Amino acid sequence: MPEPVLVIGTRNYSSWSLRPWLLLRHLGIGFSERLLHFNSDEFAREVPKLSPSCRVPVLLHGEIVIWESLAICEYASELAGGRGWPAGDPARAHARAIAAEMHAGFAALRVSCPMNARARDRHVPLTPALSRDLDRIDSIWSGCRRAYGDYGPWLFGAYSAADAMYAPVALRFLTYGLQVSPDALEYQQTVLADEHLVRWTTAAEVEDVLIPEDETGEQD
Ligand SMILES: N[C@@H](CCC(=O)N[C@@H](CS)C(=O)NCC(=O)O)C(=O)O
Repeated sequence: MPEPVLVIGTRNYSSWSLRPWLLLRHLGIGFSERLLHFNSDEFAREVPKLSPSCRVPVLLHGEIVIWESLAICEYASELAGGRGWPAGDPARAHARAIAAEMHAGFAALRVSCPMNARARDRHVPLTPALSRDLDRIDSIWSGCRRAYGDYGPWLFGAYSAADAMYAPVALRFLTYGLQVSPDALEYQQTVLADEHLVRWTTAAEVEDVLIPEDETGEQD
């Protein structure tokens, strides 16, 4: 089987692409990436040929085509002998639940604070719906840190798909100056210092693609 190819969108904005990219990197799985910039002719031409949902990310591995970020994380974990999830049954169930919660939820955060990896000092109104999303994420992060903090710096000690799913949230908190509790802040700082995430954001900084609809928030 050849190496998998992960098709991704513009790094600065593509939170869904970032998630499986991070997990593949953390698991040490060799893959190549194909970057298709949003709003480009190439994206419009190529994505329908590659991805049944016409969205990115999509992972191509021989005959296998996997779209949906969470499904790609599951596949990556299988390629790595299950290392993408915590080893113990309760922790693995917990990790899957919060990863699915991220995949399916937090609409207010996603809509009002789109990922914009290189932007800083943006401010958006703290609506009740956004506030509820922030409280829930804070409680997920700080609850995991209290339960698993003795085993390592990530949500379940060792890095897992749950960390990959929440990584774009740490970037959003930075971009929009969203405040979290001390335990959650410590976790956010761990995510932001991750060498793989830094590699992604460094590449995002030099992209010259601007998506006006994702450039939200008043700037200081
Ligand atoms: N539920 C999908 C969401 C994928 C998604 O919305 N991708 C966005 C980029 S982050 C996309 O391809 N947008 C381009 C389009 O909709 O034309 C997943 O988890 O992979």
